[in-house]
Amino acid sequence: MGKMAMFLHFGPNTFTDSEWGTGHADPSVFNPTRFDAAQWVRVAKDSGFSRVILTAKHHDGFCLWPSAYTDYSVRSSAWRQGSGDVVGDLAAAARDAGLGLGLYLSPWDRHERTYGKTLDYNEFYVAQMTELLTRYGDVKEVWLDGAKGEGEKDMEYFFDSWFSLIHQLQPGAIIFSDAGPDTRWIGDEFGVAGSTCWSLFNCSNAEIGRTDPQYSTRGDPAGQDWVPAECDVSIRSGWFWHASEAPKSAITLLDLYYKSVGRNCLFLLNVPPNSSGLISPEDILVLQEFSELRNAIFSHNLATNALVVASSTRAAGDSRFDPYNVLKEGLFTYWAPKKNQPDWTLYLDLQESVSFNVLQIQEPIHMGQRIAEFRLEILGDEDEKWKKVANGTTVGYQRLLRFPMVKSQFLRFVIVKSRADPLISYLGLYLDNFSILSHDLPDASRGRSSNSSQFIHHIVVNNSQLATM
Ligand code: FUL
Repeated sequence: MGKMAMFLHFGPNTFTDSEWGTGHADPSVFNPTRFDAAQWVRVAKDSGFSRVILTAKHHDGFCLWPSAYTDYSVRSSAWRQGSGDVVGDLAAAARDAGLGLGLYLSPWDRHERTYGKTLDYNEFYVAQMTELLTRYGDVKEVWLDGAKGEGEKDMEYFFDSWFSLIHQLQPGAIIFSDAGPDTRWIGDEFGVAGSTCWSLFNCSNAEIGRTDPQYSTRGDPAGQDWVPAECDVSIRSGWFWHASEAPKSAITLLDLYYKSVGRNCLFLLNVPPNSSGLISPEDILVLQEFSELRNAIFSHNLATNALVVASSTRAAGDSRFDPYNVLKEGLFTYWAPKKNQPDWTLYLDLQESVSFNVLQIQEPIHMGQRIAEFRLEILGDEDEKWKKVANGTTVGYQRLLRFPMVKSQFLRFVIVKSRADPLISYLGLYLDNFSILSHDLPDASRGRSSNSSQFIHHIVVNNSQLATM
């Protein structure tokens, strides 16, 4: 399962310094002289993203593919004398690189003259969707939202028909919206999930364009639908590229990674190509640093050599449920306790005293999301008493928890509450020297200065030297 997707906001807004285009910008403004979709895909792949999602049409109505249903598209632009196709180029580049393709087709369209006439506009939207889903090979995700400016014409979108059409044309595609049906908006644009986050949800409790952030951020343990969440945020303050904006720091992205991927969600990071048609060098640098940080922290599980004992094991001797499965990579091998137990605990002996400050836990998510409360304890060296170092509620496909550094040889992972017999597919312990230090960085949540960049590089290099010593 991919953990991160790259959002690409691109269109006339990129050239007019706007976020919500009026729909009346002259199509000739769209002219990316160095356009290269392969560069976007390379950047995404090199920094660990498994999918790219493009604004095929944003609210301004301008189509990044030559749609037969409007003349407001790349065909009317100066770019490649009107013969270019951004969607086509990106689809080909993504296919070549083995990355998934997602497309955003904005329901709100400020250009189209049928907008506001329910039947006509729905027909138009469905025709455009059909073009997108029949011309470009496999589409992994269709992304749509309920954004609409104030005072805009009132009309109804036939979401249910749209969703059936999408599933019919692209059975492998997941549909994103405020209300699912396949993946949901987390309810904020900061890239942050609730510290309790269920993939379970009731789509019928949610309405596109009228999100209840409390409900969306937590999910619903009693929900009837399986709708994991996506945390979207931009690497810069705007969704589209603006010459005046700078990317966030790598340490800020790392923090968002903990709060999205580390809370059972997909991290959907927007990296807007600039007006030359390329991802800017300063954004690439931050993305490289972000992947160096993740590698430095997560490439070595400090529990790998641990001895593992469980409070009970289902069908003892059956390797399918063995407690040692929690140290094997991958979601499909796991530990299962015996049925109806009063206690669900995994004991680890690390065989030497180890310092760590991050816990990673994974549930075999194809068996459902079960765990509702857990804690991690270490055995004190001096007093030989169990001490709690971290606790949490939900786990899901992946939970990451940071806590002040501790040092211990013995620990236990205790599941306190679970919707069904809990299953654990992975347990990792890591040392993160960066998040802690980030408190001292003046620009941790804002634009990155070259000093902090050098600083991160220095720590990553030193850290990897330490690791090989
Ligand atoms: C919102 C839109 O209004 C923004 O412009 C942006 O595309 C964001 C991802 O979704 O609904």
